[in-house]
Amino acid sequence: MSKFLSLVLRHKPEEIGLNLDPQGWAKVDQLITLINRRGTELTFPLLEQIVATNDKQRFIFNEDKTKIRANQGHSIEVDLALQLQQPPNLLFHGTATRFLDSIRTQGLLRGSRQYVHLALDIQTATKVGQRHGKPAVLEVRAEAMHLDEHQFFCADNGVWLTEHVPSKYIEFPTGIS
Ligand code: HQG
Repeated sequence: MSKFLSLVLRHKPEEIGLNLDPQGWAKVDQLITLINRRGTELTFPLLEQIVATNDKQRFIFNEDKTKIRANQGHSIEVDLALQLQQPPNLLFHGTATRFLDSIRTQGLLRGSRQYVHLALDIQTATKVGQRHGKPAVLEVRAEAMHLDEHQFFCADNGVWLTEHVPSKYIEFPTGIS
């Protein structure tokens, strides 16, 4: 269910006929109705449980729990109204070894998502990289980027976001190919 929620709240709301507002919020009532209509049981208490226990805090309710949205990871254009923030000195990006040559040339690109996703720690980045193949963790000199006027945002679940990481700010792992 969590994966399906990610799909409709980040990428393809039209898959179930869901409306997202410009800030990415879906109406909880509508979401529950539409998912049940597909034959998958979803209740409000179950949705509450998913939001509360999701390992990466992928979803968030508004104050009165009438709306829900994904905290990050969107490929559709939404305005999360994230505040610009000063990043820590270093952030990490998990990728697969087969992408390294291309990243050396182009830097980190956001691809189909709104932002490049960066993690606070190596362990999280390693898990992200494993999704794509043999993992490689890149160190990103975030503070140096910030000093050079690159913008950083921190999503409500602690994932750091920026639009592009030029290769000169990336420390590549040695001995990996
Ligand atoms: C790679 C998950 C070639 C990039 C995670 C990555 C994250 C390049 C892939 C969030 C490249 C894109 C996002 C370049 C970047 N040449 N490959 N120049 N620049 N890439 O899935 O960062 O579990 O769109 O390294 O935890 O893997 O869904 O991004 O391997 O936070 O909540 O292109 O999604 O969160 O892959 O993952 P993705 P990502 P959830």
